[in-house]
Amino acid sequence: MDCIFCKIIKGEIPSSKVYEDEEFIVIKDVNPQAPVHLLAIPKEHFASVAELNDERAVVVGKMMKKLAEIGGDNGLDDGFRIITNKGKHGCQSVSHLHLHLLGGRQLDEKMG
Ligand code: DGP
Repeated sequence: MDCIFCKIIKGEIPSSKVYEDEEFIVIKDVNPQAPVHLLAIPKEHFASVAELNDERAVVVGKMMKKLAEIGGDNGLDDGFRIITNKGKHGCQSVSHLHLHLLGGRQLDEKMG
């Protein structure tokens, strides 16, 4: 499968990995939009939140928990944002579900 995140997970493409366990990885975004911009990516390939089932939802919950922990470890005491994009209107560019953690500056009030 020609998926850039699957290649990163397999180690075929280098990344700045900040966390890994048997279910997901956390890497630095190659095109950061905030001083801290991380991506949590499940090792199982599926396209987006529209393909969640109960088992995948548990993993995504663990990903959110880990991102919040990492945010605390990175001094994001004033807050941060966790988002996931889906499809064309959501501006999803990589069709492998991922969560963005953005922080380290005042983020825009408008999210659209
Ligand atoms: P989205 O637009 O929600 O699908 O976000 C995809 C993000 O993935 C985008 O912020 C840039 C990031 N990205 C794309 N290719 C790579 C890569 O090869 N390495 C890393 N670290 N991030 C990537």
